[in-house]
Amino acid sequence: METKIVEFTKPVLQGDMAVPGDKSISHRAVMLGSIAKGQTQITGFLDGEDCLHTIDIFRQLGVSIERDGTSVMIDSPGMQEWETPADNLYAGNSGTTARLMLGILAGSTINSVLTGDESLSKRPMNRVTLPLASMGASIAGDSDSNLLPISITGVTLSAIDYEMPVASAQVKSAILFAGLNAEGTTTISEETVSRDHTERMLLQFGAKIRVDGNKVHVKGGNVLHGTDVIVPGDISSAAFFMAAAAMIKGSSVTFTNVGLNPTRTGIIDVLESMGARVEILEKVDGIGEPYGTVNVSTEGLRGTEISGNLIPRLIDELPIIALMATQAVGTTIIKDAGELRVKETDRIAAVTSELKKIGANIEATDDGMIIHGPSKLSGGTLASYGDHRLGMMAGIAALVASSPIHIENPACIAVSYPGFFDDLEKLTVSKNAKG
Ligand code: SPQ
Repeated sequence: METKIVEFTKPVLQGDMAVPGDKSISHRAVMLGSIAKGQTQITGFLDGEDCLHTIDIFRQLGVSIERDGTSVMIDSPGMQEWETPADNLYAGNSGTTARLMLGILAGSTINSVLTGDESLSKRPMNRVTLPLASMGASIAGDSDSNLLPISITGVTLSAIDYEMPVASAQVKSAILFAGLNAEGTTTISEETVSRDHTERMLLQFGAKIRVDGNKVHVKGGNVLHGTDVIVPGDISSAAFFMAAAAMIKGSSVTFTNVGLNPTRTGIIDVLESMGARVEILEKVDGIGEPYGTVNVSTEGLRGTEISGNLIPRLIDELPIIALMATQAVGTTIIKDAGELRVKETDRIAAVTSELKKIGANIEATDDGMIIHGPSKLSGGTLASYGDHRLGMMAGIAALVASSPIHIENPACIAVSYPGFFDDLEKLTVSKNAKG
């Protein structure tokens, strides 16, 4: 198995960084640009493997998509003119691609089969296929359409009123996409608001959508028109370096052009509650997504509690927050995060097992983790479980470990952050990284 050795001697993180484009927003820009008729220009697109699978799927449906690095030009005939694909549509490792495509394809005029890699083929899809079935979707797959591969016959759907049983932007987005083509007005209620990129972008593309507190309404029979989309840097990627700067005294990192959508900035709240210094140097609230410049530095960290409404605002940051908590004075309690068990891997089990290997005092609970700090971490071999967030957590652990960290299967990081190790080296002073 491929292994990467990461080693630093007394590191400090210094400088400015612009992380790659937001993964969630990049997927949605390609999806809406392909649903809409006409031209869509995307700037700042994430050229990670997950988003490239989304592009490949729409190319198979007859949409013209040209990409030059992080610039993407889409020219679509509109979804009514899509072609039935000759082959299966492969979503790779990407839960967002699979779940959102189910909502889109259910109300299309074509027939298709959606597949994924080994990890994605174990992730639950019935959170999306069940509400879609109640809209009249024609969907068939293993375990009552819970597991990929799933075949979808496009039909005319009916609107529903849907109360979300879990806070999930993927479920919400899949139903919103289906609602675009349904007869009537679809309403979705969330107890806790999950990331709202789909709602913001639907407005930009001219959909008849209304957000009213925790409810979103979308009218069927929408015809969308292409537009330009600017993707800010991914705060979930920046979070790894924010946590690193917060763990290591003497560090100061300034993040430019980073997304500051309030449904995603839970990491900033946690950094502050743990005692890190976070300064928002600039915030731009333009059309679409808010973004800005943020500096993170530290004088030391303390434990905190993370639960309730905060969880959906930082769900993907919990692995790196767990590592950060090993360096904080006191106990950190993470609860209400049972969703971590159905990500690319069971992130509660995986984070706990890997951090224990290098000396962390951490225990798993049903819906979270309890971490007692501070702990001196040793080096060791950490498995990534093929999960990008686990692989990056291991890379950042090398900054605070007393000897080298060997990361198994580091290639999985490319799904969301292809240049992660280069950025880690660039930002780190007194470094000595071997690859
Ligand atoms: O796309 P995928 O594989 O599901 O990616 C992850 C990640 O860590 O990058 C989760 F594993 O992010 C999800 C996130 O957890 C992306 C997402 C979105 O773009 O809508 C929403 C969240 O998932 P969910 O299940 O809470 O809707």
